Amino acid sequence: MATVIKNGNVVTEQGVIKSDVKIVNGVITALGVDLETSKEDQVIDASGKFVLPGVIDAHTHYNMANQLGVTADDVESGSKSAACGGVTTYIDFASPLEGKSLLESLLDKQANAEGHSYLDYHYHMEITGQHDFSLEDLQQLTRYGISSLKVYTTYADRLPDDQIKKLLAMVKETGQLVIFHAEDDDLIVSFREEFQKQNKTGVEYHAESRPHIAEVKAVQNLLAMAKEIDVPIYIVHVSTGEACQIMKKAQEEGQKVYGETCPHYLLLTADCYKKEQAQRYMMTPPLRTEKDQELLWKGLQEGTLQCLTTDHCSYTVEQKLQFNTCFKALNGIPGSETLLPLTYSEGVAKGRLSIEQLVACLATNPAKLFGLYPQKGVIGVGSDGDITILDPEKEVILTGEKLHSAAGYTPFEGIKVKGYPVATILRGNIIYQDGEFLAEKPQGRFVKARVK
Ligand code: DUC
Ligand code: ZN
Repeated sequence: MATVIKNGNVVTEQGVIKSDVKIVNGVITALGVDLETSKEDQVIDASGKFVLPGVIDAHTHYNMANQLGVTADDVESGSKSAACGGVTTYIDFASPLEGKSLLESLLDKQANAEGHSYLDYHYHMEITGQHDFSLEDLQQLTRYGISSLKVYTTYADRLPDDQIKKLLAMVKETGQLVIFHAEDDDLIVSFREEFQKQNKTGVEYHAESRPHIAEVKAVQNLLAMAKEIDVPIYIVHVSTGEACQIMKKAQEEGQKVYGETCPHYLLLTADCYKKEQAQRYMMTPPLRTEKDQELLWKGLQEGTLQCLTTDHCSYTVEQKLQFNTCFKALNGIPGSETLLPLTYSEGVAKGRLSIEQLVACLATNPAKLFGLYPQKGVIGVGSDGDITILDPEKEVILTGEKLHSAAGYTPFEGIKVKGYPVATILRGNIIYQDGEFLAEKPQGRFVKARVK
């Protein structure tokens, strides 16, 4: 039995074409007009709809440990919620475990996800200051199919600069890509000490206590180290326009630097921290200004930033409200399910991005950067049959009640979007259609990356 999607506007790397797409045994076997179907085939009419490669959310934290235990979304609820928003693959994070090698830690994470994920998945391996790493560790990960390593420049887990340099020199050999949470720790500590002294501890101080300059300084420092060693780097959740401009300048000078931003930095501002229950909007880096939003959109338009991701790290409102200072409240928001609707509606429908640019940011570029291409990220013969069908006319008012994350709320509450996913297909299986989640059991698989 085949799954055949008929008459859609298929977004390929060569542009949008009117075509059918046929999937057999989980893999795309044909593209073309009037493809033949048989009685047993599952046929979907996509007339008037966009047929996209399944969205890849390359930055999620499902089932992440924190001071309260774990995030609201585990692998099951997180992947279900993502599927209802058109995501077919996500990339989560594996943390090093005490007494285990990096690969063993990753295998542990993978074993815990096995049988629970509705979507295909992959991992960035975290490299922290508390866990030693060697070239052999990285080579083991490479052989296993892990192409990206995540480093924090802030928090207790941060990696000091000398260790970052050691890591960058090693990946020059292994070909892995190091991705960075860029906030300068010294600056953040000194700002926060000052705020504490002045008794400015409320949630309304969240953005000011982790200011623009902290991201800018960290990005500058990382670019300088990467330039010296001559390796590419990737910056996660870029939140400031200035960091984006600095990355653009480095690119113009020939440096390989890549990056992502997230819908919350494009659509919300730090004014949210003045609202009631402002903890709902707390994440790091914090929300910024309208000027930053403009520059981030520009960064996506010009290709300075290649990816759109969510940093999905969900807590319930009750969990969020347990702490009411900007130093303690839990950081992280739900996002996977609203990634495509928000970026289509605000990006494509409002003329800021073309549909091809959006697909590049949501699927093709993350697949290429993290070694999953061409298995993922593209509609082409031989690729996995991961497809998202989007109805460009469908209007939805986003509300936490109707979304599927265990967080039970969305920071985008009340936003009206035009353009919404109406089907999510994972390797030929329809797992979401017309508002109904259809997967009977979690059949997601770990996907290995090719390392350059
Ligand atoms: N910031 C992070 O760095 N990680 C998860 C959540 C958040 O807000
Ligand atoms: Zn994150």
